[in-house]
Amino acid sequence: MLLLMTGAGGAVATALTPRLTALGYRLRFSDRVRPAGLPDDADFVAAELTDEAAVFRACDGVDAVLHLGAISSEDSFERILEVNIRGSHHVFEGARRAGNRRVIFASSNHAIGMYPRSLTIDETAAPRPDSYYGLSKAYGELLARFYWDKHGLESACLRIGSSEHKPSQKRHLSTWLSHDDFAHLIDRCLKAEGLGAAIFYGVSANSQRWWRDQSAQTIGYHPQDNAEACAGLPGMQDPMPNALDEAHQGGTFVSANCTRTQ
Ligand code: 15L
Repeated sequence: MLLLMTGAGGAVATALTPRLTALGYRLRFSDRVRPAGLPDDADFVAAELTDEAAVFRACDGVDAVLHLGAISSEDSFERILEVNIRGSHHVFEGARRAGNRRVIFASSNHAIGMYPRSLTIDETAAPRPDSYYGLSKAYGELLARFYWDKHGLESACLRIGSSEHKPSQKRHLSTWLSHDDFAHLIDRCLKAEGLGAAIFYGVSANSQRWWRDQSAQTIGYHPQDNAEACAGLPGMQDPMPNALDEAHQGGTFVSANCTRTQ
C-alpha cells in the first residue's frame, strides 16, 4: 500500500517512518521542504498545506493519506486558519478527487482538552477544544465526518495524546502514546474493514489514562506500552503547573489566552 505522509519533516513522522516501513507500507513523503536525511530515491512531493494544487498533486496516485502536517501547538487564529483548517480541507478534498481509499487524520487531545481530568471519556465525547489549535483539530474531525457522509471517503481521526519517545512530564502518565503503539494504531486503521468515519484515542496502555474507547479494540488496537514504568523517574513534573491546567486534560493549552482564572 502506498501511503502519503504529510508533515514528513516532523519528529513524529521521523519516528513513524521506520516503523511503518517495517510493517510493509511504501511511503510518499510530503512537507514544505524536503526533510534532511531523506534518501535521494525517496518519493517526495513538496507541498505547503496552504497550496491547494500542490496538496492535490501529493495525493495523486496514493492508496491512503496519513495527515500529520499542521502547526502543532497554539498560534494565532489567522495562522491556524490557513495551515490547519484550510490545509486539512485541501487534504480531504485532494484525497476525494484522487480516489484515495482512506485518510488518517492526526487529531489531538486538545480537541477535547477542556474535559476535567476527573472524568474518563470515550470516543463519543463531543469536542471541547482548549485552544485555536484544538478548534482546528475538532474541525478536522468534522471534515472527516462530512467527507464520509457526502462522498463515502473513509477516515480515522486519532485524538493523539503525547507522542513522545518516552514520558517526560507528570501529565504524560495519562497522555503518552509510544511510537510503537502509534505505528500499530495506524496499521490497524489502514487494515480495518468498514471503518466509516471513526474516532480513536491515540494513547498507550497507561494505567492513568483518561480515555478509554471500545471501538479501538474492535479494530484490533492493543497498545503494549504503559507510561507508569516512568512514574518514579526524577524530573517528572508538569511545566509551570497552575490550577486551571492541572484540572483539565489539555494541560498548558488550557490557560493559554484564557481570561478565566479558575
Ligand atoms: C499536541 O497535539 C501537540 O501537537 C504536541 O506538541 C503536544 O502538546 C501534545 O499535543 C500534548 O498534549 O502533549
